[in-house]
Amino acid sequence: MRIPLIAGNWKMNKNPEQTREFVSAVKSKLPQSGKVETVIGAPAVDLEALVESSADTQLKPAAENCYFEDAGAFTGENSPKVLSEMHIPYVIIGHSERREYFHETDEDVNKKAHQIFKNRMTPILCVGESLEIREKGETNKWVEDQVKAGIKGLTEDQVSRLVIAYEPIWAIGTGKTATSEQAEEVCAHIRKVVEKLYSEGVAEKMRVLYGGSVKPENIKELMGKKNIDGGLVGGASLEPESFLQLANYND
Ligand code: G2H
Repeated sequence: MRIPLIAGNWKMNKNPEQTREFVSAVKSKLPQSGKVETVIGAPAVDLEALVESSADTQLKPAAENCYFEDAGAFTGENSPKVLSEMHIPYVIIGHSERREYFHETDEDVNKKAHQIFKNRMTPILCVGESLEIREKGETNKWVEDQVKAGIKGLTEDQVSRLVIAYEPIWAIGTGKTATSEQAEEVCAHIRKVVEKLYSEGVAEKMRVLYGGSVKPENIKELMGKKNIDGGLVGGASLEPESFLQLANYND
């Protein structure tokens, strides 16, 4: 049984004080992590505040990016080793904004995935197609290639613990959500790709999230789909009230 995962992605929003306020507003109303796991991805400058304020709560911190080396002359980058030492369990990698604005390649994403696992954390690996690719009818092939490149060389055990987030670029922050059928189709395809490369057992353990304008109004329908195990949520994760509605979608 896969535990549902509701993961916020704050992107470049909030400061440490707002981070503490958010955690304090949600902490007593979160579901038990055995029922629905809740994660917030915060900017690096807020991570210390997030880690401190969420200790002993059901909320787990995530970094929104890291480098693929642990230390060295890499000005401005964040060390996966240090994130792990800060007790951060998840790192988002390959988000379409990082791919587009910061030229993160599939090869970078793959190196990051390896380094994150090496440091005993879990990557939330994002994939997704542009509107152009969708209109050409090449979505499944595009996403398949991103998944294959991103997980190259990972062990069975690592892939069974991995989280993949399917985020169609045309649905990000636009208010346009993929229909639950469109989302399910691609999430099911991702699981099939992993099944072919690894095994049915690995594919059944791995969690696949949908992301792109997830909000309290559409979470229930998305979560009703067989291959969607949760959401990676941007805008609707910024306010405590909507994050709590998402996290408690089952109530
Ligand atoms: C997609 C998503 C979070 P939003 O980027 O990763 O953002 O929910 O605002 O579309």
